[in-house]
Amino acid sequence: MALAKFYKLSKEVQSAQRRGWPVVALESTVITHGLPQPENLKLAQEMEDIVRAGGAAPATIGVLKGQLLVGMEEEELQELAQDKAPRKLSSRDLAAAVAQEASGGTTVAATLRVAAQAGIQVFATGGIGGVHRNAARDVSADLSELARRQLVVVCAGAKAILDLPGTLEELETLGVPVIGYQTDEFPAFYSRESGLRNSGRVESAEEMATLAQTHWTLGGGGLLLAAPLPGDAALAHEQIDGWIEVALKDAQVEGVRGQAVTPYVLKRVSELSGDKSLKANLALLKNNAGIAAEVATHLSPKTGQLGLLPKQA
Ligand code: PSU
Ligand code: MN
Repeated sequence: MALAKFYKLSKEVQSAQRRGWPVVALESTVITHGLPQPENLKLAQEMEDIVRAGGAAPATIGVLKGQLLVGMEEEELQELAQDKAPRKLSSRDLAAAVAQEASGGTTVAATLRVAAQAGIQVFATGGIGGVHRNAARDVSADLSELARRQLVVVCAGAKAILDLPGTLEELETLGVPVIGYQTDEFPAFYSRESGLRNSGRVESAEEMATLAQTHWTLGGGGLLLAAPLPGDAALAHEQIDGWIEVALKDAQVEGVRGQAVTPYVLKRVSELSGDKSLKANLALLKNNAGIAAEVATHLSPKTGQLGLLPKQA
C-alpha cells in the first residue's frame, strides 16, 4: 500500500516543506481529550499562531474520517475540536482509525510516529505520558515511541499525575536524553520543581538544535527538551499534590482503566483546583510552542518518507 494515500498535508505544511522551511508538529489529544470546549479550539489556534510568529509552520496532527492530517485547515481543526465522540489515538490505534474511517486526537506517541514519517523534527506538547503510579505496568507508549523517532519533543516535563522518578528511569533505559531548558531540574508540568534532575541542560534553542543533530548523527532517537512553565502561571507543589492524590483515588474507586486514566485524572484535578491547573496547562502549552519553533529554525530540513521535500540545492 502506498504510504502517501493515507496522508493529507495542509497547504501551509506543503509549502513550508517545499521551501525547506521549519515545521513544528502539534498533538491533538490535548484538543479532543485534554481541554474542555471551547478552550480546546482556542488553544490549538493560539499554539499554531505562536509557532508561526516563531518562524515555523505549525503541523497539528490528528485523524479525520480516516485521513491522517499533517497540519489542519481551519475547518478541519474546528471539526476535530467539536467532534462529539473522538477516539484517543495512541500508536497502536492509528491503523484502526484509518481503516475504519474514524476521527480522533493523536497522543504524543501517535503524533511522533506520523511526524517522523513526514520528516518533521520538532514537536511541542504539554507534558508527556509516562509510568503511572500504583498501577502495575501502565506505561504510556509515549516513552517507547520517543525512543524510536528522531524528534525533539518540547514539554513541561511529564504529567505530574505520574510516577516521575519511574518515568525518568524508563527514559534513561530507552536512551532518551532529558534536557532542561535553562534548568537542571526536571519540571513537573504544573510546577517548576520536582526535586529530580535532568540528564543535561542547554541555555538556548540553538544549543538544543546542535545537541539534537549530534544525537541523531550518533544513532540516537528522540530527545526531550523540558521547559518549566512561566513563573506566574506555575503552581506550588504542595498545592497541586493534594488534588492529584484525590483525583487518583477517585479514578481507582470509579474503576477507570487504560487509556481513560490520563484524561480522567487531569479533568478531575482541573475541577478540584477550580481551574488553576487548567490555566497552568494553557500557559505551558503556549510556552512550549514558542520554544519548539525556535529550535526548528535552527535545524536543517530533512526529507521524510513521504518524500515531499525537493532535493536540497
Ligand atoms: N493532555 C491532556 N490529556 C491527555 C493528553 C494530553 O490534557 O489525555 C494525552 C497526551 O496526548 C499524552 C497521552 O500523549 O495523554 C498519554 O496517554 P497514555 O498515558 O494513555 O499513553
Ligand atoms: Mn496507559
